Amino acid sequence: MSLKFSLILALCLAVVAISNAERARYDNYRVYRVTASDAKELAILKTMEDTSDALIFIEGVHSVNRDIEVVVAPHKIPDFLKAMGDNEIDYVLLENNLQAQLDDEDKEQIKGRAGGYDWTAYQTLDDTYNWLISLTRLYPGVVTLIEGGKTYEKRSILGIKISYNNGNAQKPGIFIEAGIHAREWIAPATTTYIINQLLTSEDAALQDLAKNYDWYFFPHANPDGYVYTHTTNRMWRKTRQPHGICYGADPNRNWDSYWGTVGISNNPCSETYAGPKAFSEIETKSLSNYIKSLEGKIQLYISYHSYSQYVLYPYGHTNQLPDNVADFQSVFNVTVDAIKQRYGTRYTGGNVYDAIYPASGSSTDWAYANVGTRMSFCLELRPGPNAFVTGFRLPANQILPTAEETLDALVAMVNKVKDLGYFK
Ligand code: 0X9
Ligand code: ZN
Repeated sequence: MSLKFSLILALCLAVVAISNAERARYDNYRVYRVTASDAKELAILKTMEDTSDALIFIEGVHSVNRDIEVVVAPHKIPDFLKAMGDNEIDYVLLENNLQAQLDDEDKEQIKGRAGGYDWTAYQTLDDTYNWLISLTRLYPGVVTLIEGGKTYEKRSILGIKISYNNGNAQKPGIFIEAGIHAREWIAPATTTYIINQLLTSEDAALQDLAKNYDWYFFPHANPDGYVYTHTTNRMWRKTRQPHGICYGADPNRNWDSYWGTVGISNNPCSETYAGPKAFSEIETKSLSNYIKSLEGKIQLYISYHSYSQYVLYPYGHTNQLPDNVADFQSVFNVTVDAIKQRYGTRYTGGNVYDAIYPASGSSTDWAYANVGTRMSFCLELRPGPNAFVTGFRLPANQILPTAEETLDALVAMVNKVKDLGYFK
C-alpha cells in the first residue's frame, strides 16, 4: 500500500470515528411514563424538567392526569426512582435501553445519495432541496422557488410556490409549513408527497385543487435542526442557536403571539424553551416576515407535525375559543372523517389548549391572528398517542400511507373551507 493511500485511508477512518463518536447515544437510558395526579406532583416534575439535563421530558411537562414521557440517563435512575417513590408519583417503565430502539435501523430508512427521490425512505435536507429546485425546471412558469429566510447556520429555508396561470390573477392562497420540529420526519416527507401529487396526479379533483389556488410549501421550517437529527442526535426538536450553556429554542413557542405566556419554559436547556424574546430565532423571524409579505392572500394555513394523530386549531394560549370556532369545528369534522376513509386511521383533537395542552407562540396561532388567515390548523400525523419516544421514528414503510391519508384530509379541508366562504 502506498504511503499516500494509507494516509488517505487513515484519514477516512478517523473521519468515520469522529462522526460515530459525535452521534448522541442513549445506551442504558430508560424511558418511563409518569403521571402527576395533582398540582403538587406536577410542580415537582416541572422542577425536575428545569433543573436536570439527565432527565429528558420528551414533550415537556404540561398538565395533571396525563401521560408524561421521560428519558432517564443511567446514572440518574436510582435518584429518579427515589424521587418518584418519595413523592408518590405513579410511573411505568416503557423501555430499558433506548439505544436498542434507536439501533433498529430496519424500521426507519434514510435514502442514500444514489437512489432517486421517492417516498419509500426518508430524505436528507440536501436531497429535498435539490428536488425542489428540479421542480422549477420541470414546471417552468408554474413552480417558483422561494427563499423564506435563513437559518442560524446560514442555510436557506427553501420553499416553493405552485401557481398555474389559468387567467385568474388573484387566486386564494394556501400555506403549508412542516418540519418546524426537527425530529418529526414524517411531516416534511408528507409535505413533499403532497407537492408531488398536486403536480403529477391524473386525478381530476387533485388537478383542480392544484390549479385553483396559489400554494406555498415549506417542507423544512427548521433546516439546521433537521440536519442535526441526521448527523448527531435523532431526537433533536429545537433550532441550533446557542442560548447560554444550551442550544436552540422551540421554534413552535417562539412566534410573536402571546409569546412566553403559557406552556413554555424559560430554561434554555428545555425542549419547550420559548427563546429570550419573540422571534429570537432567525428561522421564525425570517419565515414570519415572508408570511407577513403575503398578508391578506393566505386564507388557509396548515402546519404538519408528529405525532399523536390530532387535528388542532387555535388557540394555544387560552381556553377561549376563536370567534369562528363553529367553522373550525366543521372543518375538523370533515378532516377526521376523510383521514379515516382510506386506512381507518383515527384522529381526535380540537382547540389546542383543551385538546392537548397550553402552548403559546406557535406558528398557527400567529398566522391566525396576524396575517388575516381565518383558517389555521396544526396536524399531528402518525403514529397515534402513547407511541412514546420512538413515535418520532415512524417506519419508512408508513410514509406513503400517512401521506396518502393526509392528502385525502387536505382535499376535504380545502373543499370545506371553500364551502364556508373563506376563499375570496
Ligand atoms: O407542542 C407542540 O408544539 C406541538 N406538539 S409536538 O408534539 N409536535 O411538539 C403542538 C402544537 C399545537 N399548537 C399550536 N399549533 N398552536
Ligand atoms: Zn411538533
